[in-house]
Amino acid sequence: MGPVPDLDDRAEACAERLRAADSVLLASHIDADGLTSAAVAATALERADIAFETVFSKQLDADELARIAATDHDTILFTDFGSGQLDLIAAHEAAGDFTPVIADHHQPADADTEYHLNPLLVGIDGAAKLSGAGAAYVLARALEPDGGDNRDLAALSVVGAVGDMQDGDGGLRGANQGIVDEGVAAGVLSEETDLALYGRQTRPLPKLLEYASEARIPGISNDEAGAVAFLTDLDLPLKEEGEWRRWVDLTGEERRTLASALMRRAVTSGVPADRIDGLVGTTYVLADEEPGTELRDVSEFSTLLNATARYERADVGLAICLGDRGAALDRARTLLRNHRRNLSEGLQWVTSEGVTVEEHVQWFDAGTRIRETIVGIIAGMAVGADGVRHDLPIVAFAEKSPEEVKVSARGSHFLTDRGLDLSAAMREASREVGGDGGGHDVAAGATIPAGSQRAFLDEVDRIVGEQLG
Ligand SMILES: [Mn+2]
Repeated sequence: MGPVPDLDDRAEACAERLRAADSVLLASHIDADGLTSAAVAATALERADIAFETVFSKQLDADELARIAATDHDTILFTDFGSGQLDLIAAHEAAGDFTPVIADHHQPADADTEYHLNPLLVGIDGAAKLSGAGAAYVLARALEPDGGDNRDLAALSVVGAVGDMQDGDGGLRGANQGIVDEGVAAGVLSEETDLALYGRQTRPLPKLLEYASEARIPGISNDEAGAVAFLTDLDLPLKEEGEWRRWVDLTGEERRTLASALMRRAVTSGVPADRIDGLVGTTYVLADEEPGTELRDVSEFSTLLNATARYERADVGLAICLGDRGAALDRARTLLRNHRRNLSEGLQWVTSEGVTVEEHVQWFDAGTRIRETIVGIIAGMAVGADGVRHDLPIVAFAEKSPEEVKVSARGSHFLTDRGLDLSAAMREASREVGGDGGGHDVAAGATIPAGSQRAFLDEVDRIVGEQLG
């Protein structure tokens, strides 16, 4: 029996089909979950002695599927996408272009196919309980040759789940937990209750605290001098050979001292109880990776993979997942460093230029100053920063090409509770000016023709006004 018994039959059927294939094209999504999905599937295919090639795509649209159909592989294995494009895929299947095998966790389109592995088909929540890499892992277990053991791949699968933010509730749950248990049993993963701040492996202690923006502890978060002062007040050796120590360098005793001081400070500065509880959570450590590297910690690993994906270097991300600790890892670290610099420069640009406030939304147009792939993150970071209101949704524009403008919109749960639905606003307003868009209620995006920003904004302002009215 596999890690998700309800999916056993589907996994077995998909595995059978892959074993019968002449040649397989593995097609996967470009993000942390898609990269780990591909690495899990690729390793399982390799171990099962099935010949394959790998391709990646940002978006599986009609053009991309046509390119895939034009290759001479008889079987296409889609991971972390495919379900949502089943209508298009089924048409290719009917035309005899290829046989699809799908391991995905997104909402299926209105069509189906024989070899389809998706938690939503058996009543498991694909947004919170199983990721694309989780579905690929279920398939990998079914692909094990006699005497084989693919449970070591649980480690990558967990990186994918955390990359898709399925650990939001302080840890992984449901089908994901079953995969964690297999990884622990196989000795590749350990599950620990620890300080839930990003950067335990790699960040010097003051940076760990200063950048812990999710905790928002007054006088420490976003406050370099405050973080250093807080640490200096503790009776701990903070440096080793002149270098700041990291969380991973502390003994268990020292970690407890620091964590309880942090809790006390949070309580005395009036941080709400739920955010204080959130300071500690379940964390996942990859037991075979070098301590003090980003690969040791599941969330740092997934951040590194996302940095490769965001700059279209899926080859680099995949190589790391497959074990490259040389050139690919160096390259990924450089990409992540550049990414962070781009974010901070972009944020600085927005706060210095300022935003324009309409009646119900605020906006800025970055033109070519900010890459369209990161303008949404920067818009989210800008809310609440100097001169940017936190009680209005923010709309950001960036040039995609001379003909098209990328739009990113970010709201807050405070506003969605009052009726804000940016997904609907982006879709309706963009269609009004000849573009298209969608997403989630709290974060959405669109692509519109260059020059239509003003007309688009008028529509968005009107629609958001109606939603909040
Ligand atoms: Mn995914």
